[in-house]
Amino acid sequence: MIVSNRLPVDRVIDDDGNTTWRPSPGGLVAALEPMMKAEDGVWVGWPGVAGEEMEPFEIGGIDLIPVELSEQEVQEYYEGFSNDTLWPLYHDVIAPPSYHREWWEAYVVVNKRFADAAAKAAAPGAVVWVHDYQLQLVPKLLREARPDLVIGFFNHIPFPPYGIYSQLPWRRQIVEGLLGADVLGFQRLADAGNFSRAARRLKGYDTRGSIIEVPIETDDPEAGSHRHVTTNRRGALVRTVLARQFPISIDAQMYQEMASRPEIQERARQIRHDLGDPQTIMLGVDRLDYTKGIGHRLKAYGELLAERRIDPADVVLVQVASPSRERVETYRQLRDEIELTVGRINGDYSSISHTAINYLHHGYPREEMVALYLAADVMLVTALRDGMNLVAKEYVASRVDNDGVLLLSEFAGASDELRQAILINPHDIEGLKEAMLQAAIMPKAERSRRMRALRKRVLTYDVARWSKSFLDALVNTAHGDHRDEKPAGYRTRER
Ligand code: GDG
Repeated sequence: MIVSNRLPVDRVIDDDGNTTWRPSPGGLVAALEPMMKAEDGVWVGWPGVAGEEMEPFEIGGIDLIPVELSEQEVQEYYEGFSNDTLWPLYHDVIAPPSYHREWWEAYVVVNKRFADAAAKAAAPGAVVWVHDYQLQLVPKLLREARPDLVIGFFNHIPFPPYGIYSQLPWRRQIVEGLLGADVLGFQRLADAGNFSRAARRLKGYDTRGSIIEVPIETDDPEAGSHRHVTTNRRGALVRTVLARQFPISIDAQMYQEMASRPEIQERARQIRHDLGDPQTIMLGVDRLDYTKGIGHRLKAYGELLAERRIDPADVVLVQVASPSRERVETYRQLRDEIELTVGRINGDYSSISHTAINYLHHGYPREEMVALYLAADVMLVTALRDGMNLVAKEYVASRVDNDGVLLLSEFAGASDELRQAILINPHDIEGLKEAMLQAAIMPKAERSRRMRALRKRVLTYDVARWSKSFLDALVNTAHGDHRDEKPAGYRTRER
């Protein structure tokens, strides 16, 4: 059973006004689909439409159990607590988090509803995998209702250092909620370390490597049914929780296959041609989110133009900024700031024949994204904080020609794996400018050497391998075996 905020479907209304559903294409669904079909999987989540009660339905061979949210709950639990409290807090307070008690109350109510729906539908002894920061209370609630279940949780975004996390008025409840899981997955070693420290500081629990020891109350009537009950060094009865990194990935084969299609390669040539066949195309692809460092990227690019170190006749920046969370005020302000900056730079440096920045506030079909990846000489990933950043991996998987340069922020989880990228600190504008220039003039042999190494990594460690390693850890748990295996070839030094 998968439990996530959104079900993997989108509603479509046809010309006659009838509602139908179509699977929403995403890496997670693609990775889990074969296993979900083979194991009679069910998916619990919100269908994305407020205030509508819906019966369970099936799509593409997967049973879906809709959880209803009212319009007010969407505002308070989702846009409020999830996207305006937890999101900025977990991304190092790049934007100030808003703390509202009513939002927290809605978060508790909605998490309870998800846990109830999962508890009701799960088969005896089922393996349940809960996803992301919107549902951090679900593991504990589910364990209380159904101690027979094997429960995993994966956090797609960073887990912040204790000095930041400790701002959260409900910090204790969230840690307790998460510790209801048997296995807690994070993107990076540092995230898992931050969580373990929070468990130590807030609850006084002992940790050994990736294992957290959660004491069991001796009068707990369910004590006998917990998994991994053991006696710790102090002679206390504890259950053990595994908390470690499981870096997420993409369906690399699919990107490789798409990038090999003649029509997509032709589209890439067309894009270059339409941009005036410049020497260098730089590309940014992001949800329009303040964590992605779009402003820092534009600042560096604007300064390079102002200092005449790049010429708009030679270099073009294409920035896809797909619309995101437009009902949250911080996101509206961000859009205004970015568009003001783009307008200024274009006003100052574009000519009738050359546009300095091609700014696109749209979502595009995946085929078009792959054509853009193929067309771009330099991919700019300048996130100020990012759990992983799949765009970096998609760019690499798409470069079947072993060409192209990836500029990658150290603050994105992907930088732990993609060591052959040009790694940058986006706050260091001078360093970022130098890296952009270095990327633009990098000799072909070096581009190719780096890209081959990056591709090897991304093609080997794909999303199927990620979901398998998480589920293996969970299933080992079901057999009482908490193996603490680290993914091979991964940085194990925390920084
Ligand atoms: C969260 C974490 C973590 C974007 N614009 C278009 C489009 N996209 C696709 C990209 C990519 C996905 O959206 C974005 O994934 P990211 O990983 O870059 O970032 P978040 O959305 O913030 O995701 C992140 C991730 O969860 C997974 O755990 O890596 O750190 O923040 O796949 O290609 N796709 C299409 N058109 C667009 O215009 N088709």
